Amino acid sequence: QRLRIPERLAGHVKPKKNHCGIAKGMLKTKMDLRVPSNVKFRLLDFAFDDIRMSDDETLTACLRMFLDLSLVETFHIDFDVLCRWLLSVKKNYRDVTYHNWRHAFNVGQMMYSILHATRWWEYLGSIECLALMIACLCHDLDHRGTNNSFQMKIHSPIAQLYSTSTMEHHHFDQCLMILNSLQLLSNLTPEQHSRVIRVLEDAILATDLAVYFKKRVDFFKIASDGLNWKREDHKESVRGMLMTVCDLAAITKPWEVEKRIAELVSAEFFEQGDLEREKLNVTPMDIMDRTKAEQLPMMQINFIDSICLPIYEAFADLSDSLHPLLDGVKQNRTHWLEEAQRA
Ligand code: 5BB
Ligand code: ZN
Repeated sequence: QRLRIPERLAGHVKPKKNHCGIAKGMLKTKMDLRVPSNVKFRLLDFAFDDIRMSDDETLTACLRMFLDLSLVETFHIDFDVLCRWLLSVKKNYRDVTYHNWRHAFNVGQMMYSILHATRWWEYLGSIECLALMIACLCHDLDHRGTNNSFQMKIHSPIAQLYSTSTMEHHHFDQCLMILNSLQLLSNLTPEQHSRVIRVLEDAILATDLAVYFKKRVDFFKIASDGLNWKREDHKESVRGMLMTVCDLAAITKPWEVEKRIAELVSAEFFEQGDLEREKLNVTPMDIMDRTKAEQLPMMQINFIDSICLPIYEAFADLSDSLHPLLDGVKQNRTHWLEEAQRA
């Protein structure tokens, strides 16, 4: 199956060297892109890593995931519109150290592989899957590499608009703007459309860690008492927690991947710390203070114990197929402990 991004869209894509085996001259005017099978980029692997992929390949991988979940077919999504929407989403991520398009793409891949491995897409329903996939790719749109409390401290207009889940509200706003301007959902019925938007809003707001802490109590109870897929409140809880599981999934990856990503997270935290010192004249918290860089391994262990292990344990209880994620977290904990003892 060969699909083509129309000529008028080529301008949105940085010209890239010819990686699809198409004659050079052709690529200058037309963006011809194959949609490779999910095997090519190991899109179903929990250990997936995007490091060797080009930006164009991340976009075709997204097309593959949407096709594979039958979302294009089920919701009569125009293929050109889907391509243009993906290009716009990517373009609306900033070139920050961690919260960039690559992070969003990895979160989307993790959702796709979990929906497959668990077969939960059958229970969640196609509208919900569409909303979750859009949510993953859009959940950090226009992130500036600084957190909610930083927006408050600099009196950012976004913080004046939204006093809680500040950035997450902004990511959702940006998501709606791009959806509307490209009319991605124009072939849905009005009922389907409003349902997608509702689920999408919940999902993006769920990526605020403060929301996760508030909502995980109910989720742990559902996971231990037994999940009932017929109950809408159970499904809503699972959807929110799935967003966190995908958002934090770097912590489940093979050690070399986790090590590399943790350095990016840390570097972005330090950049905020530098801004706080220079522009706001305040002492940043330890995680953002580069003079305390040697504390990273202990911070990761604290992050694993207080935030990650509980949620990946609950999900491993809900589906055997998710056990590898928990195993990955435990292995990384061992590695971080080694690093901490080495210092
Ligand atoms: C997280 C909550 N925060 C308000 C205070 C710090 N904690 S933490 O102690 O669990 C912590 C987490 C401390 C240091 C960390 O990274 C140091 C490089 C992390 C950490 N957070 N480590 C990671 O590998 C990852 Br991935 C993350 C998530 C970063 C994204 C922050 C927004 C999360 C939204 C769900
Ligand atoms: Zn994120």
